[in-house]
Amino acid sequence: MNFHVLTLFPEVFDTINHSMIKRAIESGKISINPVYIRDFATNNRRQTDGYPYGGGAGMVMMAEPIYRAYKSLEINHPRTIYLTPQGKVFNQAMAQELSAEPDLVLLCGHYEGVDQRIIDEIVTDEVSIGDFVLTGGEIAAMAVIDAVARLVPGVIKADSLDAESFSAGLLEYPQYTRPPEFMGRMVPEILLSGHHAEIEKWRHQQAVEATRSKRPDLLAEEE
Ligand code: 6GU
Repeated sequence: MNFHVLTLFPEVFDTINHSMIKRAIESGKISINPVYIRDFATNNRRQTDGYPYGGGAGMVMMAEPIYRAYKSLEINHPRTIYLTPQGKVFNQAMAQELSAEPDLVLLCGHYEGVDQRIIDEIVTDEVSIGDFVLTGGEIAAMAVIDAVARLVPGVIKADSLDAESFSAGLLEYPQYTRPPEFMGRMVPEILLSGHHAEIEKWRHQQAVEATRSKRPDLLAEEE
């Protein structure tokens, strides 16, 4: 799967190159292709933004440079996501759906936004990562890339994903590793017992309890 990111800050995406994502890139399962919008500006000052028609604060990103950056990809009707606090709030179901696309274009806005005509022309989905305002779409795009990339087949071990779907809609159960005692706190006895069925049952109860106390809204959604 190829992530093409239309951005004024391409260097931001050099940092998504560690751990699981690094291995996914190295093995060719995914690629991250930042496209610098400024390289597609049309005037000699390489401007990519202008004052808003009708007045008002801030600057608006011009449609033309974004369109030319998009066209340079030479992909037919790719799924194209505009990262904006006005978008649909991103979740795991959206990540799952997007992980099936061969190419994903992510448009990162800045300033007060982008010219509406580029949204009307190329954008298929408007996505937000939560109800707060970032200075630009780059960090949101990174969150979407990370969440989608790990669901691309072969990127993480199938049993990790199985464990996730088993507990779908629940928070994670608590995990422990060595040593068996830390600051007087013991690892729960059951985890040392070797009774796998009992351990699974305990973990499920813990996941339900964690969800009930920290995110009761997730349980309410199931009904
Ligand atoms: Cl996708 N963009 C910006 N600028 N702010 C956000 C966001 C996106 N999601 C939440 N806040």
